[in-house]
Amino acid sequence: MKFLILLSFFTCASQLPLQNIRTIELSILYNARYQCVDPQCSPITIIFVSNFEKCHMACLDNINCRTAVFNELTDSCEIFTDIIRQYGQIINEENIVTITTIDERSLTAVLQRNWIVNGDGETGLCTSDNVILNPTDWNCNGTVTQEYYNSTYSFQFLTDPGPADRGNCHFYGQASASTTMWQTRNFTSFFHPLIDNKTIWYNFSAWIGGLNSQDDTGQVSLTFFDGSYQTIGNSITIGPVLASDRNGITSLIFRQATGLVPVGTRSFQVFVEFIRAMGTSNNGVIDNISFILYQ
Ligand SMILES: *[C@@H]1O[C@H](CO)[C@@H](O)[C@H](O)[C@H]1NC(C)=O
Ligand SMILES: *[C@@H]1O[C@H](CO)[C@@H](O)[C@H](O)[C@H]1NC(C)=O
Ligand SMILES: *[C@@H]1O[C@H](CO)[C@@H](O)[C@H](O)[C@H]1NC(C)=O
Ligand SMILES: *[C@@H]1O[C@H](CO)[C@@H](O)[C@H](O)[C@H]1NC(C)=O
Ligand SMILES: *[C@@H]1O[C@H](CO)[C@@H](O)[C@H](O)[C@H]1NC(C)=O
Ligand SMILES: *[C@@H]1O[C@H](CO)[C@@H](O)[C@H](O)[C@H]1NC(C)=O
Ligand SMILES: [Ca+2]
Ligand SMILES: [Ca+2]
Repeated sequence: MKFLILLSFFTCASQLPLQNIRTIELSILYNARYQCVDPQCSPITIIFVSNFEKCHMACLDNINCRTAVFNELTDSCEIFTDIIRQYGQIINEENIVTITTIDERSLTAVLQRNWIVNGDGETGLCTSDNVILNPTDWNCNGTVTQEYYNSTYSFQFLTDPGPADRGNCHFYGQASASTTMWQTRNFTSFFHPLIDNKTIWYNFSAWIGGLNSQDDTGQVSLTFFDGSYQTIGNSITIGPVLASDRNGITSLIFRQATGLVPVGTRSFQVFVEFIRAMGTSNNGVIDNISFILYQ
């Protein structure tokens, strides 16, 4: 029996050169799920572990593991032989950690997911009432609210000009003269040499708007940090969008900036501010904040 197990191990190992297995490097992607799209693709095994590090170790220990998906709510660790782009894709999902091999083929899929969590205001609850409901997955200061389109408080309707694929909700300033939300994310070590060799570009975009002739608006900034959390390179701000940019029409307008991720970058922060110019409601609105990378 022992002999047979050893034999099958060596048969397997001869198909995958041992040095590849030893040098395998797994990258950790937070709030990201590897999703099979091929019906043939399903986990080779599912185990239950107490944290994602144990799932990471389980993948390193399994000769055939190329991707593992850890669910923080159920503690399940699904082991796959497949890598992204081979049979699946990466989607954003809260409480899910994907641990995966990145190679030439999968890199584009990993880079081009939206690195901002809940940039579209569709995760968690939205309101259509006159209440303060801070957006999910963002640090917030003040009244910033995740509001349904068609609410008679933000006055942004699904029929108003804006993104075609806007979902059901948007970010809304609500009441105070200035209210903010922000999130900071780390790049896993896999990306550090790519960033330092000046091969990673970014595309940072958002839809920013407001109500009729009011100059209430928003703006979105992107800041890069080095390994000591010191700012590095230039911060980029998109917006504000004023009533004159909208021709006085209630709408959301697309704004974007592109550039090179500065050498030495290890994390980034997205900072969003809503600014009231008129009345008691802060009618600045934003949707679809997106930070995509490419080579
Ligand atoms: C929150 O906003 C208030 C008012 O603008 C400001 O005084 C305060 O410093 C802010 N706090 C944080 C943590 O940003
Ligand atoms: C939103 O409002 C528009 C314009 O009044 C209407 O055509 C549309 O059916 C509404 N959609 C929802 C989901 O309420
Ligand atoms: C905008 O948000 C919608 C709704 O969630 C999403 O389907 C779409 O991919 C987003 N588009 C961009 C360009 O981020
Ligand atoms: C980001 O990196 C810093 C420094 O290495 C670390 O202290 C922090 O816990 C990391 N944050 C996350 C969310 O991984
Ligand atoms: C640049 O890329 C090369 C080859 O991919 C790598 O060996 C080197 O460490 C990278 N340089 C930096 C500064 O990260
Ligand atoms: C940046 O991303 C947006 C949204 O995905 C897209 O519409 C636009 O074409 C991109 N711009 C560039 C220069 O890649
Ligand atoms: Ca949305
Ligand atoms: Ca107002």
